[in-house]
Amino acid sequence: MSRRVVSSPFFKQSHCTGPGQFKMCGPEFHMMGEEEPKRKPSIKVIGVGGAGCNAIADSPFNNIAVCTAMEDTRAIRLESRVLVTAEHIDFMKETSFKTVRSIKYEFKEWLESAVGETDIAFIFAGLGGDTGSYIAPVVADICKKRAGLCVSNVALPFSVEGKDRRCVADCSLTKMCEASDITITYPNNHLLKMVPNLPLGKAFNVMNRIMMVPLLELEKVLTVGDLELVRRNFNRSNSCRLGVGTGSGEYGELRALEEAITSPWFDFEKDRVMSALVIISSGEVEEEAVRRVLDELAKIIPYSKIDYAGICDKELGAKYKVMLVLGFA
Ligand SMILES: Nc1nc2c(ncn2[C@@H]2O[C@H](COP(=O)(O)OP(=O)(O)OP(=O)(O)O)[C@@H](O)[C@H]2O)c(=O)[nH]1
Ligand SMILES: [Mg+2]
Repeated sequence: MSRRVVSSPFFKQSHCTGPGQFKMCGPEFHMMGEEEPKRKPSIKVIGVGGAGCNAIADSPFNNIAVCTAMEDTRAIRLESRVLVTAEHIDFMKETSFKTVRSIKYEFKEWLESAVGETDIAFIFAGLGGDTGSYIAPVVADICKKRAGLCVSNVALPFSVEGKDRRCVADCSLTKMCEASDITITYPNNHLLKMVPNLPLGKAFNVMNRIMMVPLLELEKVLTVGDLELVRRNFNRSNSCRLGVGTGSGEYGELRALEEAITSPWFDFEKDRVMSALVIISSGEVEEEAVRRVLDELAKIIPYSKIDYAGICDKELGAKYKVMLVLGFA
């Protein structure tokens, strides 16, 4: 990919604030979808706890629910269901994660047989409650060992839910990041900015749809050959956030990038970004448009490795969509 820098009307100043400012300090690019073997990866989707099962409700993939009897999974098309008891949760609470990871435990065996063989595992959970916080890291650990790529998507509790819940969520998030290849966090607090007037149930539905975006987009491009490269790239990052934008007209792709990069979830310094997944889609994706997006990104996240793809999505017509998953240290 050429490194021609295009000046555009939408990026008046560089967002690059690190020592590399005004130098092309050189992100590395990898185009997804081209690596051998080019076989489409198999995918398992695992919802853990109430929020996790809500998030996978419309998933068209092979779904597994890991839940207590309280969680209603009747509407989900399930491949299997692993029932969590109070005893399992107490065991995880009382045992260090290092020990949980290294010992044999009946519940882990149930999870292993439910996950089986798969190329990619996508895990969904809300942290702060018991089931998601204590069980999802164990699920991630098992998936990382069994799958080529383990991507965890976790909602973080509202501040108003209290300090204790936040504390449980923080502790669980550390384990999730340790156990997964990619951990994307979705702070529920930002929902208030995005959909301020919606009742909570409906706002959660919005969030659940947003949480599915990386899965739905990556599924279109990844080959089995890409998985190891993406995994290595994201080793450099701790946790990740998602931003999506759309744009039309002249430089529609750059308008889409501008909207994605100003996502309320990217509330960290961009020069901390170490890894990025970028998917640029449109009815017809022009190579020049892809180059312009990557050139602008090179200035904004100069220290990052960037896995990218351009994909045709006829439904978008002339509009461009940019999805960014940014991983930071
Ligand atoms: N995005 C999203 N977040 C949710 C949803 N339901 C709950 N949450 C959030 O996720 C956190 C965990 O809630 P649950 O998933 O219901 O808890 P759980 O994992 O089932 O745990 P226990 O019920 O305590 O065993 C909550 O504190 C909320 O912030 C949902 O449908 N969508
Ligand atoms: Mg629950």
